[in-house]
Amino acid sequence: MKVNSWNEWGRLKHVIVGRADGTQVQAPEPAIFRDWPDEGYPRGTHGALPDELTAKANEQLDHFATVLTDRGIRVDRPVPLDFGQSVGTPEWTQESMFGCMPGRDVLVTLGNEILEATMSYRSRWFEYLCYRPLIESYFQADEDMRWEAAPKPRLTAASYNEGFWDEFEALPFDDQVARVLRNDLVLTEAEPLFDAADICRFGKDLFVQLSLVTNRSGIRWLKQHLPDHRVHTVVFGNSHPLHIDATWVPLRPGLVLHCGERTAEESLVQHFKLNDWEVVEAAPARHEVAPPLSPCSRWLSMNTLSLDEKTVCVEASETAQLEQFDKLGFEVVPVPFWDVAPFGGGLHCSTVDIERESSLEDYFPKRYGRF
Ligand code: DAV
Repeated sequence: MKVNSWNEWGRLKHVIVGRADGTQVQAPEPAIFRDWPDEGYPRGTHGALPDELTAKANEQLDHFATVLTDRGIRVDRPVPLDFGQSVGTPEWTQESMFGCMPGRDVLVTLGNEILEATMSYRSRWFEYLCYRPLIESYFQADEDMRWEAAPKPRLTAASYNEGFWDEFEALPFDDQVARVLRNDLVLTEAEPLFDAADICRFGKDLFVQLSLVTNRSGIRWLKQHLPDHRVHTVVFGNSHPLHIDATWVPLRPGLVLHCGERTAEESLVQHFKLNDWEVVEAAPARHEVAPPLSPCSRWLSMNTLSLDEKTVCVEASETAQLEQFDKLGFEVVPVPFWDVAPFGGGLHCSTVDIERESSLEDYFPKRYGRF
């Protein structure tokens, strides 16, 4: 085996697929706002997601893993912990963990490097442990693998803007978006913080979203850590930005899918056009609202996993999205995955690619504006 993945579309050879076991609605903590009274989890409450939902999600995850192995792709799975236990550092305690479905949030493969993100939720501080048995085995098997972890964050009160959620959730949509665009959100700049899923890989260029879980210091750390890459900071007109992979999704060299509802900066679009990239607006999502018990949005419709430049896995019920990919010339692999959403996301979220046929290519030889 070999750790090697530079982009989101090279031929996939080896991937991690998450597990739903034991996933929690997290206990309150400064970084998050959870209020799902209709589903049995009003603000302030927490606990494991119901067994029948977990079983359904695991069934879909196992099926997805089989779809991939049937195509000759090696699939590894993380090792769940008791996510209901309370955890802590000398500076805080937290009443529960989260789960290990969306490995994409925690780990990113950058060439022969696997990087563990800082994370910004106390409930996700120890989540890397679920992936350590796999990472250790890759480190043994591949002499060239680089194993890196970003600085472990302290996540004390100084990392969060006090009172953020009450103020923010009371704002109208346009005012929320305005705060997102000026990056006046829950995280302070006390220390570098990022989730791996805010990073979108295009060979030499990495586009990293400022979000509810990624701050400027986190992106600065990534820039310093990755001198061979160009690391770009991006923001979108999204009221609750949380990971870039349902907003700006590269499908093959020259084609990126964009969530039209979340406006892109004009200079980002111009930078792509100047380099002969087409920016296509994603087809409408099937659902009007976000999935129940999920911090994600209905745009999980575009949270797809590319198997190569011509083949893409798409949530099976997202017919408009399936048709759009078909028209764009892709072989579409429909994968039922809606029941996984409460466990932390869609097909891209649930995976970490370990090996893709890919190299450190420059897809953006021309520079536009600040890019
Ligand atoms: O925009 O709905 C999707 C990805 C979460 N890991 C969103 C977030």
